[in-house]
Amino acid sequence: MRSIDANDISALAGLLQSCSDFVIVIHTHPDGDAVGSGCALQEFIASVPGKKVRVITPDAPPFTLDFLCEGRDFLDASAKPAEAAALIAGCDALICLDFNAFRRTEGLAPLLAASPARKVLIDHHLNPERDAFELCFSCTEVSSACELLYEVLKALPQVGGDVCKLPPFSRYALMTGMTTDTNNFANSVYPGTLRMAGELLQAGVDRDDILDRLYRQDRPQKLHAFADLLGSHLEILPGGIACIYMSEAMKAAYGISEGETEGLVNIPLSLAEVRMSIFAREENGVIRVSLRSKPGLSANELAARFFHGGGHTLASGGKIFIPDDISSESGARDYIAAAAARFLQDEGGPEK
Ligand SMILES: [Mn+2]
Repeated sequence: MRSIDANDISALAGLLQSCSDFVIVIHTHPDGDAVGSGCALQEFIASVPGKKVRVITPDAPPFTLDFLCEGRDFLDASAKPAEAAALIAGCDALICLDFNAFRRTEGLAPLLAASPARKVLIDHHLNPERDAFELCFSCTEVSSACELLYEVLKALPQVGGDVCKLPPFSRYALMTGMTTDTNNFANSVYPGTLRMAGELLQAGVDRDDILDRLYRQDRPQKLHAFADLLGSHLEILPGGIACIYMSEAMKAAYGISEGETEGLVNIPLSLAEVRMSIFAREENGVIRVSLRSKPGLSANELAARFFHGGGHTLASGGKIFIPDDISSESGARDYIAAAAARFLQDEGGPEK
């Protein structure tokens, strides 16, 4: 990771000191990195007397992350839109974590753009919307927003590089988010990621507890759904593109929730022939798409060109809209197959 600009750190330190009413915003369908970074920063700011700090999530975090956010001052904007709007308009400072552009918060985007608050971004996705922020900490050579936030917090004068000066819950939440975004150290691991893990372990973070809560608390229906999805719904398209499609009816039949499908998209990458894995599922009339690729193929490019999305080179997300992209849900599989074929054709073209 490039070193963090000392002027940006001074500016952030000044902002943390002069503002008293903070709102932290994370992306829609919040994952462990979004919730973890949100919790960690909230705890850090709240540890200073006189500071108010709320975390706003555009929609509810999955129940699988209850162990992080339950009992904390989180506001689900989809359940309390008026309260969220008032907080965003009325706070002194807005700190956006784990997303690169306001549109990643969907309905909150116009409120964030219109807010007179001072705005800070701390994020690790490609192409950050720098102009929308007074201060922008953006780096893609880190595992996670949690890792970048960790480095930023460590650099603040009040922490002075001493990890033990971070509140214990911040350390725990940062380790959790980094663990989920690296898929438990399977991808996006940099030298700094392992340094962070080492320092946090040294500072007393209980990693066994994190692993237990993240990976050893599944309900049986999750395994049943995974068995069916991998056994009967996995298709290997030409060129080594794995595709899994899950309808809303299937999700309902197994009684699983969105958070429980976390990690499924990575599994087909274990096949030697697979170069990219796509997991698509229907949700409230939209098809949500997760993409993971092996080095040499860009999930980000496919997501940006065909699925209105993006993210990281090897891990991205997007959507297929009805009726803009396909006339009905039943067209999703063919749309994905056609997108993959065109993408591979262009990849293999003479200009690349
Ligand atoms: Mn992230």
